[in-house]
Amino acid sequence: MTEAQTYSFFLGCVMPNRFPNIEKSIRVVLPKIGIELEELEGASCCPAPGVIRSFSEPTWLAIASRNLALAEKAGHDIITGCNGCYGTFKEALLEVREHPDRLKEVQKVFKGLGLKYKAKAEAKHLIEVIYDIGIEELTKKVTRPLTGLKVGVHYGCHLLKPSKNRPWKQTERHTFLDELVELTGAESVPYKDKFMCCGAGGGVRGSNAPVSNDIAVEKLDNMMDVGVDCVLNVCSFCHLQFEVAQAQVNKELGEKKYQIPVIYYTQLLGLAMGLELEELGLHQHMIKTQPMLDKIPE
Ligand code: 9S8
Ligand code: 9S8
Ligand code: COM
Repeated sequence: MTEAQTYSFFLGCVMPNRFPNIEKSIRVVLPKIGIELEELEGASCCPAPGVIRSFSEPTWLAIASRNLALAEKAGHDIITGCNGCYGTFKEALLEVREHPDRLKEVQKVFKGLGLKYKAKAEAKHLIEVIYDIGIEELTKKVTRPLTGLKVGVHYGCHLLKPSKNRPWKQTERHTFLDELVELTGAESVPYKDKFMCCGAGGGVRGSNAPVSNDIAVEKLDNMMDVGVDCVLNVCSFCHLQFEVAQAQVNKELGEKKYQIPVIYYTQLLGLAMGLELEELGLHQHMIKTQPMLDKIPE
């Protein structure tokens, strides 16, 4: 394995406020695979690409650039576990790199803040950094293969699009996340509309819960049709969506129809690495994870 790499850890809003269990699984698992995390002191909301950018693009660009400038000052690239934050940083970097006048505009806003900004630091999704380690290296870490576990993989939108500004193979049929799931011994089960949105992004969850729940339920129904044991994600907002939508819809229906455990990638990898469920925050889910855990061989 190559030597440890250090990144500025960008948390975003949803993870520390709503899912500290996911945050913990990231902090526990990443150092064990050679990825060191440093706090990004003074960071704010990224701000969310589908929401804030629609209200005021210059405000969005200035705030995003400020977070990137903090990482630049620390001398690291940013690493994030949220697709939305990832999208914001990738787009904000491209904007100032392609348009020097926009970089000047941002530097003007920064006057008096004592912050230099050259758009030097990169922004990476943690799944990108994990994938770069290589399937073979990662497989060596697996001590408890998750044989027999059926996983519904959800990529989410901002991880993949706009594809021209993403590091993945230019294809409609991505497999990197499925590969990362399958190295744990689990099976990534194909299901209808796998690359569809979860229904949360772009302000839909906040402004229109019934529509948002409808979209989530459509995906969940498709996953239930193929008998998944859990839905796997790599975005704190998708994670929130699948947890909250199931709870809300069950309440409306007056029955617990939707009971699919919602698992973040570092939780799955951690399980396969033999870590305990408390270390991975798997005991703190809204939709109980026990039925899925019971399926994992000792
Ligand atoms: S920060 Fe504020 S709202 Fe959020 S989690 Fe991800 S996108 Fe960025
Ligand atoms: S899918 Fe469509 S916009 Fe998004 S990335 Fe996370 S939240 Fe779910
Ligand atoms: C979704 C982020 S991850 S946003 O709602 O599209 O901004």
